[in-house]
Amino acid sequence: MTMTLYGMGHSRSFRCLWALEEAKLDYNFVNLDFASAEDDGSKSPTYLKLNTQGKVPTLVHNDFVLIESAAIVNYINACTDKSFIPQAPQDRAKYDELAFFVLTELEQPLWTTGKHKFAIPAEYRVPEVLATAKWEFQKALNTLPSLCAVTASPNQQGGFALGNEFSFADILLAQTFNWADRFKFDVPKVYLDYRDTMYSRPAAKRALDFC
Ligand SMILES: N[C@@H](CCC(=O)N[C@@H](CS)C(=O)NCC(=O)O)C(=O)O
Repeated sequence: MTMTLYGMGHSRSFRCLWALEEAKLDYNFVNLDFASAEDDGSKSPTYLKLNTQGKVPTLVHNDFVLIESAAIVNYINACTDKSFIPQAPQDRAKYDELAFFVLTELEQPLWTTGKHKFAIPAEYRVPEVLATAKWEFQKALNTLPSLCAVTASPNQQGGFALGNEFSFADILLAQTFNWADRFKFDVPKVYLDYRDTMYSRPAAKRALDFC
């Protein structure tokens, strides 16, 4: 049966939409209304049965339900003939290293900012943490050159996250730079140019049509 992806706009669900488009799989996309308890909302009783936190994304494939964006991206890869994730053990380990770094170090200060600006109840927001988040993002940026191959010449040697070939690490990395840019973090031009190059891929453009 066709997969169904639940998501919204430029959120982390975009990673999964983009991966589905790269993989050319059949899918339905359900665009939820953020934080709404109505039928089409991310806090509706029906959606909460799939994703108890009422977060996006969620992927449903027959009776199989997945709720973490990077796990969904990996599952999409497992459902295609062409792999967008390196298979050789050390290459795969390098993919995982970068993916986990993006999720736990680069993305973390962005989500901290989102939570303390709008996503968590006002009484739990701590404005002082916003400056710390900017500092942490810069610290993660300083580490990135040792983990990824993005250089000033996208599409040439080292132009993709893992070197010469597009992989799903490019989705995780480019979407996170886009998020940082939208949140007005200082993102070096080399990474904004890389984001622009990745976002101009036909599959990314098709995914952007849902945002
Ligand atoms: N670790 C999860 C995080 C999911 C997440 O926090 N999604 C955000 C949108 S990008 C959300 O739905 N937030 C709504 C909320 O926190 O209530 C993933 O990568 O899928």
